[in-house]
Amino acid sequence: MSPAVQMFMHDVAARNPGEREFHQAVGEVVESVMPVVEKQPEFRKARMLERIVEPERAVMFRVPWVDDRGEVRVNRGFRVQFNSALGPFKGGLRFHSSVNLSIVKFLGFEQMFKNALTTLPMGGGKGGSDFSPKGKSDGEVMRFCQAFMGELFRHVGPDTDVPAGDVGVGGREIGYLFGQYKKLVNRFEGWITGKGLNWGGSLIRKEAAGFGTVYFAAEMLATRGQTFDGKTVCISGYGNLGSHALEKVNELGGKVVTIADEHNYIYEPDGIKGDKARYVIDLWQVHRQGLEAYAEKYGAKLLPGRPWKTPCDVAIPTGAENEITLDDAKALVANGCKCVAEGANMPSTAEAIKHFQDNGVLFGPGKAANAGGVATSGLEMTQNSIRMAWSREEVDAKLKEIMKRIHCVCLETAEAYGTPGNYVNGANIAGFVKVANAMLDQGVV
Ligand code: 2IT
Repeated sequence: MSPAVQMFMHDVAARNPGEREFHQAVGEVVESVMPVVEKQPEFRKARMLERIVEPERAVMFRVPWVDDRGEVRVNRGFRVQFNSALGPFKGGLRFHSSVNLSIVKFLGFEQMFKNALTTLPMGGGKGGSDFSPKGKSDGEVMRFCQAFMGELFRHVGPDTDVPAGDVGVGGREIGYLFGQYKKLVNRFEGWITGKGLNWGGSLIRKEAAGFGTVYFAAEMLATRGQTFDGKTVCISGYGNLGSHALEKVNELGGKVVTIADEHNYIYEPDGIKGDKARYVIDLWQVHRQGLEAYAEKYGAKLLPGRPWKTPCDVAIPTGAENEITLDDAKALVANGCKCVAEGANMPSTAEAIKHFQDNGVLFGPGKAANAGGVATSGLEMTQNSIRMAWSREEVDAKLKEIMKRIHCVCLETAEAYGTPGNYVNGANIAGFVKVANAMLDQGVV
């Protein structure tokens, strides 16, 4: 770390005490972009780095609701509106017990650069709650969503801030959130993405983050003249992202040997294919069940821990932040892994990323590799604006094209700034320069 980066990060840590995940996300970007800022007097004069690490607005609110036994429950809601230089704030809502201000800030910070990479007109933000839908009834989830929107609606809207799903927020939650928003503002607005297909949603939005991550990985493999055909792949989730990544890997001829939840994983040496793959897609979204149900149905063993000791060619982490530690990275490299595409946000620790890069692994960071989800949210907004719905093929072709372009921009930028093949630098610098130039044009606001 250069002295300039060290000094800057010292201030970030002092201003945002205890926000470990936020420090980590900022540190990675600052390390990539400091050489760019040092060479550009306009950026330095405008205090671009100092401004860009400060959210435009962050709201935190009480979410009281009543559970099925009639007990009053209290959760905490967040929306961090990070940057609107490129468009309305845009980014998902995460409902998970781990959610706190640090997590939402790190996610919002990453989202601003990710959205810039999509080339669509979207700023960056993120929100959520420490409420977990797991183990709750539909009625409880609905009452929680209504209570959450009871405050959030004041801060959002189609030209202000456009939420979507993230971990714990899928089609069911988006429906309840949208319904309550519409009731409160008395307008049906093409707002919030991930909507139901019969009331303004986009085809492929559900699949987009998973498909997009695999498209990005396929582009990385192609730089070495390789394809997914015959590759062994480890995936660490089974939800929206993991299950659709699995679907796409199968389609491209790869073999997915693991899926996982937060504590356990399943290893299927012959691959999760056909019936099993279809069941994984429905497991949470339709059946509201976990890996135990899969294990029971197919007589598979539920193994403790993370799947990263499993030999594979490609790893697609789709779980929580920092789920790949240095030890995991060492095991992956030692077992022959040549490509890592981050489906989740910041699933690899800084040390793990360095190990991958030092060992010639193609490493696609989340803000580039998983940008297909939000890119397709952007396509959903476009369809809502023009009051049209595109076909599955049209949306998928646009998604593929966007992922190709992001891959290309990352590679070209990495090369132009003297670190060829470093997708982390490529994504961080390309995203930063786009947002920073827009901020320069818009003055000190
Ligand atoms: O991390 C992400 O990019 C998302 N959760 C999707 C955000 C969105 O607005 O579609």
